[in-house]
Amino acid sequence: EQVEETYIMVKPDGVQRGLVGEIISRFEKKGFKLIGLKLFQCPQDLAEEHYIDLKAKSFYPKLIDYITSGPVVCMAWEGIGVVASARKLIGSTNPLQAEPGTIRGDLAVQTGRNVVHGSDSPENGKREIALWFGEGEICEWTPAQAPWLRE
Ligand code: DAT
Ligand code: MG
Repeated sequence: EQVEETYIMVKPDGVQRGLVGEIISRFEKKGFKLIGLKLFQCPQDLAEEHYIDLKAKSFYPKLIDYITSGPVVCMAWEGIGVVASARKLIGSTNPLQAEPGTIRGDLAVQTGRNVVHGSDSPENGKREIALWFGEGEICEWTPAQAPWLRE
């Protein structure tokens, strides 16, 4: 049982559509610990670095335009198994294939407007949090509810 960190981001469509509170709420209610949070206009170079693995894809330029098209909400969440669990809460990349009950399954219709990002491995969780947050922006704290979440 390894404590992990994941980078979750409400994409510009989620911010424009007023879904920020709804999306934060899903992770908060589940019981994960919020350790970083900010509204942020992503610069071009950071978007390119974040999606570096997809650089060769045909949709890459549109993806960079989308992510930099307006403010995003950057979040870091901590917990045992948080990386895989957050991916389940988010749902499949294509929102039409995402299960009802997931964020994308409930709130989106197209891959190019799928409202939220979540890291795909603990390694990428660490990499992405380091990329999107500066020193002093990550907060270590103990939620009052901690003993009611884990025995
Ligand atoms: P995910 O966001 O589910 O981790 P991914 O890492 O494969 O998916 O791709 C990152 C984002 O790129 C994805 O959220 C939306 C976009 N994308 C992926 N595949 C695409 C495709 N076939 N056409 C258009 N956009 C795509
Ligand atoms: Mg991904």
